[in-house]
Amino acid sequence: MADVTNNDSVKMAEGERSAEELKEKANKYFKDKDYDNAIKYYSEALELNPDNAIYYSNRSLAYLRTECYGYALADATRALEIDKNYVKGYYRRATSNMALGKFKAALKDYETVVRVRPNDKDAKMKYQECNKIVKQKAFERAIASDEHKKSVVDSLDIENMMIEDDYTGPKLEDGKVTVKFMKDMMHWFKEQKKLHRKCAYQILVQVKEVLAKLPSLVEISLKETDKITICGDTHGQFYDLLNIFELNGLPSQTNPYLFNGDFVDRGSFSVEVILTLFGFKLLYPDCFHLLRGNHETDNMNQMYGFEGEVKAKYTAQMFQLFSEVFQWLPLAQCINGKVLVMHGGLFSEDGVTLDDIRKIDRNRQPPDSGPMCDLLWSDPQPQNGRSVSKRGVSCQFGPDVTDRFLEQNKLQYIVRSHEVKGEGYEVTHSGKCITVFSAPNYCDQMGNKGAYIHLRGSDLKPEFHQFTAVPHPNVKPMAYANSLMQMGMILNWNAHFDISCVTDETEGVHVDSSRSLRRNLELLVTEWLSRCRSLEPLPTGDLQSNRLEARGSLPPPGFDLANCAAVYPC
Ligand SMILES: [Mn+2]
Repeated sequence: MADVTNNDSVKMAEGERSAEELKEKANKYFKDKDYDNAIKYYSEALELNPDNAIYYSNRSLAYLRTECYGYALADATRALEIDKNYVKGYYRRATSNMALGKFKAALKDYETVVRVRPNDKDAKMKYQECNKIVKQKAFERAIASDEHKKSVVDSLDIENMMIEDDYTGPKLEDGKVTVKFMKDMMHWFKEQKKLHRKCAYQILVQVKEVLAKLPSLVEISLKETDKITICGDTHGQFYDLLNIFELNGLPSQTNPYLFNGDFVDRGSFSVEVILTLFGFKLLYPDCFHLLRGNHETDNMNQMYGFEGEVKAKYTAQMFQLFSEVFQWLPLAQCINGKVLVMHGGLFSEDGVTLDDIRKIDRNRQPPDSGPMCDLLWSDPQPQNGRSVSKRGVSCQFGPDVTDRFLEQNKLQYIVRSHEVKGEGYEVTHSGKCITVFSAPNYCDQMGNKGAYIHLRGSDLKPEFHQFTAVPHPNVKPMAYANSLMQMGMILNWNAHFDISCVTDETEGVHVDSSRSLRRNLELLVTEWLSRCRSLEPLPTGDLQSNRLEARGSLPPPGFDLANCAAVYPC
């Protein structure tokens, strides 16, 4: 008996040693920013030693980097279940919740850290910033119910807005968008010039009216000889949008388009993209189509740049109007009763019909669950059934789910976007679930192609066209993103990861009062502040191959550290 026990403990020790080796390997991949491999080896380490909070915590960080916030949250939670005194676990969980827009939950964890480590300046700062967001949200809610959702439109006097004499840019003609205006505006934007705010307001007010008349499920029919172009995410990459029009022709009555959501955020030319798309919607309301993406929402815009960009280029009031307009974007489009297009994908439950989609009351911020949330957020998965979403919102659906949905609704296939794909598109679920993504070299980082799809009325067969990124002026993606988000990411991910790599060896992980940690934190804070001062947009660390070194240095217009909270209210 004794021998067996001995053998067991020897085996266990061996297992733990191998697990440690795997963790070291994973840490190395992490440092090289190869997060997929890091995740792989942390997972293998966890198979050998499933009760190690550090492995979960480190994998959580790798998931954060790959935008799998749901998995990141689950791992942070698991680390805390194993060791509730593990301070880094609270940081991780707070960061995941921040990324998911769950500020209240994040605040609770920051509160815990502050309680446990009252002298930690970084934690205190994050707690205060997060607290500000929570309070601001509560304030906004209070105002919203007080004013019964009064529209910004009512407080605008567009007629009497002056266009200054020195403005030489495009103007609407008799208050209408024309082909000439659209061409002039795109040219004007290309030169990095700003459309007069009066014209921007005219477009917004008019497009709100047009969109509000549409049903939540738009149904169109293509004649035998008709063709439509479906584009996926464009994410503020204005110069790539112009390239699509270059390659595929300008929108027109005979060249219809459908843009499948996520027009804004991340790319720093989101204002230019969205005003161009809205302009075409006004010019060709029946053959230029727009669907809502998960980024046409307040929570996302607050963190990923669009709100900051509109405030920098125009005003907070204009952002409010954008937000109102986004709420009227339709959620899905059905072509010839056979092809269903939506930004995210299918549903967390079986049995949803096209009629259920028609009935969705969409004029709001999307809820945390239910069909509206799923349409904007879900992703396909290769295995049958459904799983928890890697993003932490909605679900993942398998080929059997797609089959059942298509059969019940007498459809042939779905087209969705929402995920970057190396080739710009991907065909899955035996051809019944197609992903299309139209932001090439996403965020200047991913090296992916972009694609669009041609669908012809004659056979409804998808025909894929790929393209590569074109150069753009030197304004980095995420230049306008929420400063707390950026700060949170860089401090969490460096201070609390890299240091753990060192201290984990001695298992002194949560003795975080060590002098070296303090010094590192202070260095990082100093670095962050100096980056802010040099107006260098921070890398946000939410993409696979994000590089930490600063490159180029065009300041995001309107960025002002002293006024940070005002420009990007947190
Ligand atoms: Mn999306």
